[in-house]
Amino acid sequence: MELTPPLPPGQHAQADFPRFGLFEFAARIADPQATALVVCGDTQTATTVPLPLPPELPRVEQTSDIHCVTTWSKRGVCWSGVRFADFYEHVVLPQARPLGGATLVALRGQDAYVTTLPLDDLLAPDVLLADHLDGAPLGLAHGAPLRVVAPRHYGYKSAKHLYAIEFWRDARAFRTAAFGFMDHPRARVALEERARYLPGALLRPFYRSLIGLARWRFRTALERHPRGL
Ligand SMILES: Nc1nc2c(c(=O)[nH]1)N[C@H]1C(S)=C(S)[C@@H](COP(=O)(O)O)O[C@H]1N2
Ligand SMILES: [Mo]
Repeated sequence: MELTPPLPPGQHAQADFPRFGLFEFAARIADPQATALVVCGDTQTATTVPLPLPPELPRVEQTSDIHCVTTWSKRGVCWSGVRFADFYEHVVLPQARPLGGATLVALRGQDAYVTTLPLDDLLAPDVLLADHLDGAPLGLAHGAPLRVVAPRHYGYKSAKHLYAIEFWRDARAFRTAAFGFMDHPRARVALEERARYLPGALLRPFYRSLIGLARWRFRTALERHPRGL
């Protein structure tokens, strides 16, 4: 029998895998057929990459847990797609050519969701640009047509409905509008970096209290949408 490692501090396992996020994004349904991903920012060239991702990129399959900052975790989610590191090497470096020091990466969704991670965190081997979940193309609920999967960071770093990847030299040139002070620059789950200034453990009860309403908002918005589930 395989032993399941313990959950990170303050997390509890959830049986289902809800569509989830900040309230204001619940009703902003993306276009699963979007055909372009933009790579831009402090780069030599702004580049448009066709979607689905070019088939010559190496593909991987990965089973990993997703940990939402509000304390729920879904264990053993099976994704497939392209490693961010491979995308960086085969597409970003040769085509967009980021300027020296452009190592703050903004991940932008079609729904105007945006979050950032340091380039080094995104180059970790378990960070994917995923386009499949459980062997099927990603659906609207979980980030069609393409999403980030960064298992060692809270879920809010894993931008869904990915529309642009931006490389910036200066962190001050960029603000994550959605989260303000709640957005930790790295949000590492193992260190409980839930938010920027407050200790993560202190925030658990507050975040936990939001889960029910957020789940309901995200589920009903999708059910009401003509494209549906
Ligand atoms: N574009 C976009 N990406 C997003 C969000 C969002 O609202 N919009 N929510 C984030 C949060 S808070 C979490 S926990 C995960 C949830 O992923 P899921 O809906 O596949 O469960 O997506 C993240 N990525
Ligand atoms: Mo989350």
